[in-house]
Amino acid sequence: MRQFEPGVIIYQRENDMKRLSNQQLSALPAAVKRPSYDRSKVTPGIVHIGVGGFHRAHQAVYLDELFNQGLGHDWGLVGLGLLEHDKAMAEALAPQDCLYTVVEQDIRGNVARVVGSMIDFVHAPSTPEKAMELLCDPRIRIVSMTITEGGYNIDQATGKFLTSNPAIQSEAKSSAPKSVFGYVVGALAERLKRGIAPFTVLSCDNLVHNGKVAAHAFCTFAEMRDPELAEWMRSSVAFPNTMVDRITPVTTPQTKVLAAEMLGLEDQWPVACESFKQWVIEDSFCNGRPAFEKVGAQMTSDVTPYEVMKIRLLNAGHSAIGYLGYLCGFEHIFEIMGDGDFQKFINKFWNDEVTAHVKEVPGVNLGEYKRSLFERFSNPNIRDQSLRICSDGSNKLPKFLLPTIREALQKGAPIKLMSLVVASWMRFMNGTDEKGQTIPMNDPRADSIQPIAKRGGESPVELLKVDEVFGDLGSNEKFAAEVGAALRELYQLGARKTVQKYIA
Ligand code: CS2
Repeated sequence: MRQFEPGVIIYQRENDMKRLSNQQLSALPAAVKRPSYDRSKVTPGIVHIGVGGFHRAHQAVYLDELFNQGLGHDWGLVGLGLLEHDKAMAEALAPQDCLYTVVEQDIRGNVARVVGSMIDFVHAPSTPEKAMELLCDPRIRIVSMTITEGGYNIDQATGKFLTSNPAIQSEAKSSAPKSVFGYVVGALAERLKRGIAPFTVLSCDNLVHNGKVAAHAFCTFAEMRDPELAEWMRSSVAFPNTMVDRITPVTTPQTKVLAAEMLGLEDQWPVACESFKQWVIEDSFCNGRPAFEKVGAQMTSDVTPYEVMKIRLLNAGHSAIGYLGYLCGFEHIFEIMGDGDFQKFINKFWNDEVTAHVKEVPGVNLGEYKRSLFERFSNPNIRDQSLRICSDGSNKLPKFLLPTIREALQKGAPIKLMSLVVASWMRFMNGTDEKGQTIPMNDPRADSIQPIAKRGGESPVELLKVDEVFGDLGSNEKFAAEVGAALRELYQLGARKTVQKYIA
């Protein structure tokens, strides 16, 4: 398949193009996969909160594959946007009958598929009653979510739900839901009142024990409102743990051009991703589930080893090369992976420090797993953005990397490279790159952390006191010394020379 080069001619063509919709499905080129089922017969079964690129490239594709097999047509997906800016997704999907393109990109080329498993999208801030009724619909038996690593309102230091958060406190007292907690707990309360069986709450975020964390967060919120409700939730609602995986870069104008080129139709919000995908799900649902196993998802009784492996090697691996690579001037992950110093660095990071803290995973050879990660990161076609990886670090590092450092410290194992990664995040958070350019930062804590990073410069002392990120680790002397040494090198030598020194 040919590599696509964006060009003016195609942009002009896109303007004359018809929009992707049910009606246009039959006009798609033969090479484009599309729903083989009658979408009008698919009924709602799952509400998904947090419809971004990842969900649309992952869970929605698994369901589309299931529906293509003629199975589970009562498990249609309804997207639910809780944030004001989710309106853009609602507006993009409505004229397309919620259809969109997934372009799977690997080194052999691109494959486009139109995904039909999402049958509706509701924007809660515009229509709060409709959103609540949807969640109370007895046909909805699963509420799944990708609300980001930081979305569960958990205190890093204690691992507990932050009941002191003023927004949470006022929502717990109010009958007007706003956040995921208000909607999900409000709907469960209403279902209990109306005698409707509860739905399963399915977290699809990159957290170890994501189901357990979700259970703790939602039940604690319920407790603030009504202890009896919380008790019922603890005994009746299932919160399975899951491991989700598919590298999904941010959709760019080029992604739209690429989709238009492949479809011959305009798609206002396609998504591009790698061809690899993986989903391991704890088989514990309280109100039925689709036959996910028929489409390659792995159902198991214990997801923990998979979660730990994926988060500590893949996600932390991304962070490891992301900040340092960005500081060296690389825009994309595959470019970082094409650099000899970084190839050595990532292998050393995985082999010398992280792997010792990843337990055996049934049926997985860790050496092969790392080799496949190396290949996936090196895929030049997906053009995954360094800045995507560097976003939200104040929430990602505590989940992806700091637990491994804690464990290593307890065992007296090395933390040198992992500390360099933490230091590279600190250097990045100063907001100015090595050429003096402003770094476009995307972190909910940037306003409070950036001034500290700037003020501190070579010294990590103040940053290590940021409890929401470091918790107890901030006061560990060995860790502080390693991070301090690395941060000094980064300021004095720059990222490139520091990486070279650390791999020597
Ligand atoms: C990435 C993840 O955001 C990040 O830092 O590591 O988005 C990663 O691409 C996905 O978890 C892959 O499954």
